[in-house]
Amino acid sequence: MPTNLLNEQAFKIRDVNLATEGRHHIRLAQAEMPGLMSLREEHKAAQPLKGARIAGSLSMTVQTAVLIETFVALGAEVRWASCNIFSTQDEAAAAIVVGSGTPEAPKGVPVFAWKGQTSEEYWSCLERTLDWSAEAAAEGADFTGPNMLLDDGGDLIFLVHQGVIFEQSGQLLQQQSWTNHEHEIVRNLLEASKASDPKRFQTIAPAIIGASEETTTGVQRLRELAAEDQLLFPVINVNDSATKSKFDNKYGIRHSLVDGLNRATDMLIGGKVAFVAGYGDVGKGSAEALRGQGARVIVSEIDPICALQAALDGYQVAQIEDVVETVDFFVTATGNVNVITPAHIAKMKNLAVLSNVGHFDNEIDVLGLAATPGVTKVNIRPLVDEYVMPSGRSVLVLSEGRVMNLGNATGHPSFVMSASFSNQVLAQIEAYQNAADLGIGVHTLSRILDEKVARLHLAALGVKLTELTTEQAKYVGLPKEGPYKSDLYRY
Ligand code: RBV
Repeated sequence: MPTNLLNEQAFKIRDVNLATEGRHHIRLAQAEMPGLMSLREEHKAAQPLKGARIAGSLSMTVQTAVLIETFVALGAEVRWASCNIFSTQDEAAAAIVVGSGTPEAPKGVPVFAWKGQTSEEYWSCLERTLDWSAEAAAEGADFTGPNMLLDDGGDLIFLVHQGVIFEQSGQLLQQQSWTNHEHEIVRNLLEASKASDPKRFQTIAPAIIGASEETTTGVQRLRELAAEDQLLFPVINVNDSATKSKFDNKYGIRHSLVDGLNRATDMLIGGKVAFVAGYGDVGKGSAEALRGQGARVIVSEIDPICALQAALDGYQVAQIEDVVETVDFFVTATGNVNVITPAHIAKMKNLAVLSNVGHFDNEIDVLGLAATPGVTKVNIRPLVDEYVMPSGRSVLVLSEGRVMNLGNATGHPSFVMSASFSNQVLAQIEAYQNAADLGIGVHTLSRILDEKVARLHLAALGVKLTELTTEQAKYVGLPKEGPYKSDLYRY
């Protein structure tokens, strides 16, 4: 049992004895995360996050562990949960809870996450990131919750907004991304919260200075909230930094999709037919990875621009109905709902593999499949299920239709997450220090910060950047030190 452990009530993870293994992984990951490590060096003296109480909900992986300890190194206090029931690496969670006893991680951070939660457990873990009573008691302070949120997918930010609305009106907003069962869980949670303190969320929400959001789906949900004039504080959209969506979404999935397929199925991808629904940044990386393995890749799109891109990149672009019988590997990367339905699945080849890499588990209608008369489920190994259909044919569903690159593998690799998470650090500093200037709304970081994140990753790859001469800078009308592109440039 590790020694410098938090009080056992203060965290909820699989097994603290995994901390030593987790610490080794964190140490190796740090060498692959130059952006985060140089932001620590740059800001550790000034402590720009001193006084920040960050409640985070983002996959509790080794990479996220390095992010959390960067926040601590910059002065923040942190409480953490995962944004997905399958995406935690239990050894990373353990290492964070224990801390390393070094100046970077002097003591443990409360984590509420383990791989393989129920939905009830997931929501109760999110709720626990909002309960800062232990910290308040220890510090003799009178706060009850966090003053900053960091979210991936929007559930934590939504919980706070929903909590306020529920306390005031008893209403639960319909969330398309949640199942009926999840609506019921959130309602129960809010009812219990209201019964114990009718003003709990109305106390927590006004203390929140700002937030940051990691992923495409979360940003979309927040924009809707802002459009309905319901957003309560400024949020920084990390996803739309070029050094996030043009890297993590594309090159990250290029690594972790194939990693997940291999670990889950061990089936050869070369020579097979793969189908990628959605040719956004994640779809582009997915298609490239599958083609790189030698698959013949078919793409589906609803957006004519992305469809044309896919065609000019050399992919067949088709509707699922026209090719469903021929496909070996299905990948959904749309952020939309019911992209693959039980009717599609009924026509699939024997042992076709169904993978979702979009944020929510509603892209493939697994619930509908499970409820189809005559369909039976055989668990092959953790997060690999065979569904046997009345036809006698089977399909393999990975991670129950949730993000399989995090469920069946360990998510994106450290180097690319360093770019994403450098944006998270800059976003938290920006929102914490400049919330009043930002104002309530959904904002992106400046281009100069985006370029800074890229710069922080060049040396590690041996990249030697060319500098503008004075003559050239004048000729193109750009400052020598950037920013080099207008907000209209698309990379
Ligand atoms: N993602 N995190 C990891 N290894 O920690 N891998 C992927 C990791 C994030 C990625 O930024 C994406 O936007 C989000 O998971 C979707 O939930």
